[in-house]
Amino acid sequence: MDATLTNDVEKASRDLVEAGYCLIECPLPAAVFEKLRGRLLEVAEQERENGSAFLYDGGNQRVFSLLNKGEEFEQNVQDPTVMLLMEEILGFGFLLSSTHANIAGPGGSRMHLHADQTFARPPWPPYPLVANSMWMLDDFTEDNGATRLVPGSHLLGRQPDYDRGEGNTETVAVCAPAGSVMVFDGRLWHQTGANTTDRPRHGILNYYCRGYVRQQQNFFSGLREDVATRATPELRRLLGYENYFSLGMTDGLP
Ligand SMILES: O=C(O)CCC(=O)C(=O)O
Repeated sequence: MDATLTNDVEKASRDLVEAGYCLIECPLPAAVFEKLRGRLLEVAEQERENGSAFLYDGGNQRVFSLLNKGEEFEQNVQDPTVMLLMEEILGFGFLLSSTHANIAGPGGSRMHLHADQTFARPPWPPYPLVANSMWMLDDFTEDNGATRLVPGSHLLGRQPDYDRGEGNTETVAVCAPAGSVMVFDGRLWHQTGANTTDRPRHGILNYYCRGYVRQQQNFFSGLREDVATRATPELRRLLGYENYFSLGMTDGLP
């Protein structure tokens, strides 16, 4: 089954369980969305101009560590609708694993098919260890590199087997208007599509993990001090400053 765009969180939650992904109609006020998109485009351009940009796959660009690059991103990782869905599939005390942007540029090629929990050796438990969210900052279309995926593949509970040709499994492009957010299970097979247009496709990937899984980004050594200092209680928890049962304690104390 394919998930469809919705503003009904219960339907989104069902799609996430059954299809491995769900698609939510833009939950952000227009002004907040425009600021978020504007800041990302600004940072991406600065990094291309100052030579620090991470460019790959013939036209694509990643912009890492977004929390250090604008307050807009601090709010975005705490979006209440996404928080609700993440708690449902990752459980109490889930963490932010990383936040970065993937820009599929004109001429950028299709990414290899994969599930995000690459760090976990098989056999996988029958539930996701991580989950991702893709904020679409442009309309995502078949031609401009919309994320492609294999609906239901999360239920296979493993990576595609390239030796058996599963790297070429048929995928569907997840097309939705700018502002939409897709939440997807860490076991779902997916990839960036090829961008055959003359305009970049911007997306922000806010990636979360269970409370006992190591985060992709090391926020304790990499996060700017002012960002950590002004973090809301919710953001501090997402970063890993709170204990999870007996994990994450300081000197034997929460
Ligand atoms: O940019 C996309 O559409 C997906 C990116 C992706 O699959 C990844 O970063 O693992």
